[in-house]
Amino acid sequence: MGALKLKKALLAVDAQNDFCPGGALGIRDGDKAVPVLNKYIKIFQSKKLPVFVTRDWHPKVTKHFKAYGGLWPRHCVQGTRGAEFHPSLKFPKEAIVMSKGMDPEKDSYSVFQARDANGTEFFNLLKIFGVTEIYIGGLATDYCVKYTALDALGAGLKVYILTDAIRGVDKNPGDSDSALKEMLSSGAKPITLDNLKK
Ligand code: VGL
Ligand code: ZN
Repeated sequence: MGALKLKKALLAVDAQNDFCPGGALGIRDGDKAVPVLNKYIKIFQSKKLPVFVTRDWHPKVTKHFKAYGGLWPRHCVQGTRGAEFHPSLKFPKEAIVMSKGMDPEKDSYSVFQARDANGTEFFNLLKIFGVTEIYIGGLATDYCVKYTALDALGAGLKVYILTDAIRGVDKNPGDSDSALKEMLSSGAKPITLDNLKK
C-alpha cells in the first residue's frame, strides 16, 4: 500500500446537519447527497485510496455570519449539533477530517484553506499522499465545492465533480448551475457512480 503509488483521493464536503433540511443553512435535498457520498466512500476505501471528509467549523463570532456583517445565518458553530456530520454519513476511521472557517475575520470556502486535526493544510496532505486527482462531492455546489475545485485546478490537479452527490445553496436561483458550468469550463470533469471506473 505504498503511499507513493496513491494518486486519486475522495473529498466528501460539508455533509453536516446545518447544511441539510431543518438545519440553520438547510440546502434543499442536501441530505440526499449523503447516501451517494457513502457509496463513493466505500469504493475509495476498498481501494485504499485517501478519503477526506470536510466540515465547516466556525467560532461563535465570525464575520462570516450576518450578525457580524457577513452573508450567512449562524451555522456550523464548533461543538454544536448543527456542526456535526449528518448522522447517516459513514466514513472509516482512516478518513481524514478537515476543518475550515475557523478564522473569525474572513470567509473561507475552499478546502485548500482547511486543516486536519494536526493543523496540516490540505495541499500538504495531497503532496504527502501523492494525490494528483481529486473527486469532489458534497455541499455546497456553489461555495465549498466550487472554490475547492477551482483551487485544485489552479494547483494543477485533475478534478472530477461527483454530479450525483452535490447540492447547492442557490442563494440566487441558478447559482448551482452556473457554479457547475464554471467548474467544467475551467477544466473539471463530471462523473457519476455509474461511470466511475470500478
Ligand atoms: C459554505 C455557505 C456558508 C460552504 C460555508 O462551505 O459551502 N457555504 N459556509
Ligand atoms: Zn460557513
